[in-house]
Amino acid sequence: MANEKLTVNVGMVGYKFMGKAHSHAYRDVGMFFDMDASVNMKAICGRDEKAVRQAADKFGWAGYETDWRALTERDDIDLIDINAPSDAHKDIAIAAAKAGKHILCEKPLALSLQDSREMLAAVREAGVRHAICFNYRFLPAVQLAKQLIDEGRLGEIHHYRATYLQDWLVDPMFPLAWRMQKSVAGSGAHGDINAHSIDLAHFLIGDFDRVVGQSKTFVTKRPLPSGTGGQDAPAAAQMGDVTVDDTTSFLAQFKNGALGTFEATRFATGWKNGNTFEINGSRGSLRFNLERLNELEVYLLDDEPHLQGFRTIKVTEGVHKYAGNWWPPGHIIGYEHSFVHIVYEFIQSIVTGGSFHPDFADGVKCQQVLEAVERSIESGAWVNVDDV
Ligand code: SOE
Repeated sequence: MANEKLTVNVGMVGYKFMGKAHSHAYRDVGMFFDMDASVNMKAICGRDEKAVRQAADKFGWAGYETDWRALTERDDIDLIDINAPSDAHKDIAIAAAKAGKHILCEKPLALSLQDSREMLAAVREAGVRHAICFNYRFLPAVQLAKQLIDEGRLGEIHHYRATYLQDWLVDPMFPLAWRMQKSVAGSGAHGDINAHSIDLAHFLIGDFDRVVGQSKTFVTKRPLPSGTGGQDAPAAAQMGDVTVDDTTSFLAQFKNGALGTFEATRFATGWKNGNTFEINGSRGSLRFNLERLNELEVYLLDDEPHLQGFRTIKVTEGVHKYAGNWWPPGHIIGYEHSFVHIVYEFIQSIVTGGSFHPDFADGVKCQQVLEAVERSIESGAWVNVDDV
């Protein structure tokens, strides 16, 4: 009889946008990747029983829970996936660690650097595996960027130029969602999407030395979601305060001497998910744009002079990491595939005992840069990241 494959039993907290993306990843990963374990989607958890039961049926979970504490205490679950709003990450992760569960947590790790450090201490104390869902590292084009940098094709890195541009809040009548409340989200565009750009910089360039930032909230009051402001309340009473940034940008100096610029906004009219980076080195440059995620633009001074110019590489060949697991060249992949790749790598690392990044220590490093920027905004001065 063939060796019985190991099984990793998953429990997930959250069933909305990230819940759907992560559920898709658990369902598809075994179909496209040869794994040393099979994934068992045991239970999905959410407070609204009707909604979470529907999500369990639709997304393919065997069961559901309405209390995350019950989920973390179940002895038929090995891995807890946390994609609840950011204010819940710390309590769920610490409870899951104490229960001996491996953890995949959505970004940002926590509401604060202090909380993220407590989460890291808890998973280390418990000896469980831990991951933070910086999924963009796992796109073939980003992996190719990393390969070219590590091969020295760009030479000495001088500039890292990152934007994360969205426009879903340009309409002042967009209701006050949890992402606009500091108590729940920790920050606005900064912790939500500068977090991705900071992690990609850590992955591609290295550690930050010091930062200085600015931020702004363009729309300071928004309509409360229907049913929360009191239907018969006067119009003014149906508005709530936005307590986070609509945009945060900052300058950075890296420890390896490179300089960086970072901009995150939800008011870049026309941009929908413009996670971009450009890297300029002494021997060449790279350009990536998530809205064209199957492509990487490359300029190499090592090309013959008459052939020099930015080329657009279609990162869909079998030689490109992960691309060959999907379709023939040119058949492209999408945003959701980045989650399949991170789930594959994390579950393989659990089963084989191999290393995995980004883990909670990477999440703390990101939180440290986020907080250094916030302190610089308060003081108006540069802040050394290691001093945070
Ligand atoms: C909203 O800004 C959001 O869903 C982020 O929270 C995700 O991390 C990003 O991948 C897409 O945009």
